[in-house]
Order: sequence, then structure tokens, then C-alpha cells
Amino acid sequence: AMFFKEESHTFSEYLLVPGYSSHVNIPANVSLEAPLVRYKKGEQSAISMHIPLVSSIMQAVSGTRLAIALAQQGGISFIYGSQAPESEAQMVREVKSYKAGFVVSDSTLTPDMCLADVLELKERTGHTTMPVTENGLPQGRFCGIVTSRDYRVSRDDPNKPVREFMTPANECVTATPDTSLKECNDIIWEKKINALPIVDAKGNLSSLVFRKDYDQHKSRPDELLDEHKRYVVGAGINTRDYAERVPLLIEAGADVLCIDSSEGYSEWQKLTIDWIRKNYGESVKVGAGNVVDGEGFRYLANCGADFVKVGIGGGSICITREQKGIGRGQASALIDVCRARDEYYKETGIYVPVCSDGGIVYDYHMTLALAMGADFLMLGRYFARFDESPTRRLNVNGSYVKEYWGEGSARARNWARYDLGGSKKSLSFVEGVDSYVPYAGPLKDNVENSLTKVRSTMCNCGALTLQELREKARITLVSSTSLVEGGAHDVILKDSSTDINFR
Ligand code: MZP
Repeated sequence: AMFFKEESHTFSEYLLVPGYSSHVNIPANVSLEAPLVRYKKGEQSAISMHIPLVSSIMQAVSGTRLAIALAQQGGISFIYGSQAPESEAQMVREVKSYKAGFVVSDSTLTPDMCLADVLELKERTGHTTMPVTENGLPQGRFCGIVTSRDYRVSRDDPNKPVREFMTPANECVTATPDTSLKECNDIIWEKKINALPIVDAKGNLSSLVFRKDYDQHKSRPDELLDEHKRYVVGAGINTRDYAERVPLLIEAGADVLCIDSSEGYSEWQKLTIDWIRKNYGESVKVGAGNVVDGEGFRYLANCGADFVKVGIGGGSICITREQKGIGRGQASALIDVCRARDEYYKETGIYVPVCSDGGIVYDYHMTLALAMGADFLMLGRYFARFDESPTRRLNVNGSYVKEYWGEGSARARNWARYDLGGSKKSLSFVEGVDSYVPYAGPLKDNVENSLTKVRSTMCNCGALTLQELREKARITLVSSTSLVEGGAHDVILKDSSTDINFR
């Protein structure tokens, strides 16, 4: 056997030692822009992300709602592949066809809601917002909300048949309740009225929403409402049914694919990538993995993988190391793979981004993984805790939790992820558990909070970009005694909820 010289380490065994920071090193100047797919020296990645976070290819994590919420923050979800190709493609289609007329800030509104659902939610939650549907009719699909900050809803007597409003030129215009949305938009456009029409439950014009910041000169109001902002979304595939699954996902609009496998240093990955290249050339982007050393990286990079995912056995729900005795501490695996990526770049002029997958527990692990060389991170447990993950929120012993289960658990039975070929199409034994994670609220608040910490640590390291962080970071291993020193110690905590693990 070949023995690795060093023992394998994980994130908690390292700390960043601050470097020099100048007056420019303030969080507002930090960019978290990250490349997603391979590119040649001097060129740019065809797809990049505003934040270096992607969500795991898991039933308990990456559904439609989470994909939209994460895309709104600048990251990317990979819709789970352990479902029929048709239903996975449908999820991709839903994300791609999601129409965000306006930013939905604090609501759990989804594009498949009809106006009646949204009105009910508004009533129940007391949201001071106005829903708008795609075609202006109550049966129409919800497409956005107008937030309350800058509107004045007409407070006229609802029975009064005529509504009057003034144009910017102080000209009085009238619209009756049976004025259609289209007619209303025409009036608004022609008269340059700074307003948006709202329909009542019967689909008739009921009031106007005035927006100070609405730029009527750029687009018609209805153009602004029917506006089509297409979010970036990825999708998981496997090494078995790609010939059937990939065409459906591409047709549905998936921007990037990823081979989802617990162990990716195998010919099955090559065959999958070869098939994609033969049928789609370079136009379809596909990541591969997972590997845990430079050798595995080099193999997948040579196969043409657009990015390579690192991590075996470090996931919070994963028991692969206990079951099979394979894997490697996530930090050691990542450091080794990133070194291989940099060598590969020097040799070939091709940069293949590396994704660190699994094992992120504390927010500072994100910064460490990025400093160790990861281009972006894949997280499961982290995202499973949020409102938008597809699982149930339950109250267990007085605390709110969300369900979270592994793809190799008896619940998900994602046999294709653990497949070793042959005719057997089922899991031989489980490699994951079914669990709860503490409920943490909306994705947006949590992601913002985590990335505030990342930005601030980057400032301490004197880095304004992720590349600069990799170059400047100074990382030290910590002894088990100094680990204890790092937490609150030798004091009696007043409140156990100050455990930062899940904040
Ligand atoms: P974590 O963010 O929960 O620590 O880890 C999530 C990662 O664990 C996933 O992206 C995937 O690579 C891996 N995973 C998913 N299911 C299992 C399993 O059942 C697993 N063993 O290891």
C-alpha cells in the first residue's frame, strides 16, 4: 500500500492568522465573485457567481423554492437528481420560468401560487404588499409583489365606480373598475403616470400603486410586470441514465449539470462526460466528482469536467467512512486538490474550478475552505435549515427543526449515487442518515449574515477578492488545547442558545 505522508485534517483543526490590512480593506469593497466552470488563461469563466455558494444535490435541500432564493442571492442550486428525469426537468423549468417582477423580500411567496393564495397569505401575515399576477387575472400565476415602502393604495370608497388620478402634468384621468389591465397600462403609458395597476379578485382594476422610483420612460408598466429575469440553476445527473436525463434537463433550461457521485475517480464519469461532449460539444457545462486527491482531480480535469467537486465522507449526514472506511479529512483533501488544480493550470493554461463539498459546520469554515483554495462551496446541512428547503418544519421538544436526510440514507435511496455498475439497481447498504437540523429562518438573512463574516475575515487577511484571499491567507494548524481556547471557556454561560454553531 501507498501511505500518505501526512495525516488527514479537517477545517476545525485550522485557523487563519491575520495579515496586513490597509484602509481599502473594508467589507464593502470585498468581492465574492467566483468562477463556476473551466476557462482558458486570459479568458473568463462562461458562468460565474456573485457569491461562492451552491446547494447540495439532495432531496432535502435543492428544490424549486431554495433554487430561486439562492439565485436571488447570487448563488446556484443543483436540483436533486434522485427523482424521475421528467420531474427534475420540471423543477428546472419552474426556476427558469420564475418571473420576478419585484423583489420579494420577506415573504414565502412562490411562483406557483395563484392570486387567491397570495391574498390569503397577505391577510394572514399582515404583509403590507400588493401581489401582481402574470396576466393580471386572479387565476393568473403570481409574478411579483409591490412593496409598501413607496406606495399609496387608493383609499376611495370601494363602491365608488370611478377612480381618478392625476398625471405628472396635473391632468385628470379616470379609470372605471371595468377598465381592463391592458387599457389601464395603455393610459398609464401614454399619460406617463407613475403608477402600477392592481386588479381585484374579479380581475378588474381596483386601484393604482404609485411608485416614486418607477422609471416609466424605460419600459411600459406591463412590460416591467411580465419582465423575465431568468435565474441560473444547475441540476444533478448520474452515470446511468444520462442519455435520457441530460436532454430533458437541457431542454428545460438547466445552465449547468453536475455528476452526483459519492466516489468520482472512475471511468463511469469519463463515459458520462464523453457522451455529453459527443452530443453537445462544449455548450453543456458539467461538473464531476467527488474526489479527495490531486490524482483524482487530474483524471477528471483530463476527462473535460467543467469543475471538480471534492469531498468523501465529510458530509454531516454521511456515514461512508464508518461503513466503508474510505474518505479523507476535508481540509487535507481540498488542499491536495487545489494544489493539483494550480499545477494543471500552469501546465495547460486551463483553469478548472474546485468545489469543496460537505463538512462546513461553522461560518468560518467557509472562509477557511476558500482560503485553502476552493473556488466555491457546496452545502447541504446549511441550506436544509432554511424556510425554502423542501422539507417539513417540525416542533420537536419545543424547538423548531427541519428534516434533513442523506442521499445514501434509507429514506432517499439514491442508489445511482453509490452505483458501482452491474445489474443491481438498489442500495446495498446505507451510507447516510435521516436527521433533524435546527430551523434557522429565511435563506436571505442567514446567507447575508454568514457572508458578512466571510467578508470581514477577508479584510483581516488583507484580501478584497477570493483570489487574493488564496494568495495572501496564512493558515495554521491548531493543537487540541488551543481548540478549547478558541471557544468560550472557564466561564459559566448564562444562555446555552449562544452556541454559534447554528447562528
Ligand atoms: P453537509 O453540507 O451536510 O455537511 O454535506 C452535504 C454533502 O454530503 C452533499 O453535498 C453530498 O456530497 C454529501 N452527501 C449527501 N448524502 C450523503 C449520504 O447520504 C452524503 N451519505 O454524503
